[in-house]
Amino acid sequence: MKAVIFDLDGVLLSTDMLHYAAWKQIADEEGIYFDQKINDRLRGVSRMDSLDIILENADRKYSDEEKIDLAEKKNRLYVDSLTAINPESLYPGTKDMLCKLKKACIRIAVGSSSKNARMILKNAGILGLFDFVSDGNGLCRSKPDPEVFLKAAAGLNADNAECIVVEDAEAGLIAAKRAGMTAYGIGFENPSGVADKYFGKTTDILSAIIEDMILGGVINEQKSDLH
Ligand code: B16
Ligand code: MG
Repeated sequence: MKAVIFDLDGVLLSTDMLHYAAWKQIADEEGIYFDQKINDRLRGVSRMDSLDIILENADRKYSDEEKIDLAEKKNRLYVDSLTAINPESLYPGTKDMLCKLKKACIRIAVGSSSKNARMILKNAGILGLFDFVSDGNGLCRSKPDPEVFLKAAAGLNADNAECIVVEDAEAGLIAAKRAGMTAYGIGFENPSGVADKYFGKTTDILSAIIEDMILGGVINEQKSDLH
């Protein structure tokens, strides 16, 4: 494996509550029922697709123009709240893990559905560590379509089969497999069995990657101090 593509939200840090607060304000203003359980369904889903899920509970149809207005309003609220993101927002050990992967000459990218990915990475102080950022801007199709990861692999100049995707959402894991990549799932059980391997937290992937590299002869045992 020569490259690792990280999903952002739920893998490097969580913006879940910030998305929830912004969508909750929109839903309350529109008189639409919305709770944390519905919010869980929005993980990894694009902004407009997220809105469609929320509108399943609306008692009227919304026009395309109204939907665009609501999505833009939600995004303004969300972007304002992103000032709260800082290096401490990262899951513990994340920056150290990224540095170790780079030290082992593994190329790293972000593959996120979010159009705000760069701002989040910058606020978290890790934007400069990535060799490529593939985000929601310019994407034609959202996960489970593999487009976001195929762009990341192309940006890293890596073959698809050389890439490991690290994802917390099932749609993202399916997208990784459709791209012909190895899929590492993070954070919850593997009900559909779609992930090649499952880990409790993102930093746990480091040992697995180093072991694969030793087995594949890419590095020798001495370099296992990268653990
Ligand atoms: P934006 P990921 C996803 O990020 C979020 O999980 C999802 O809740 C959000 O709707 C989506 O980004 C789009 O975000 O509105 O900022 O473009 O998990 O793919 O990193
Ligand atoms: Mg995610």
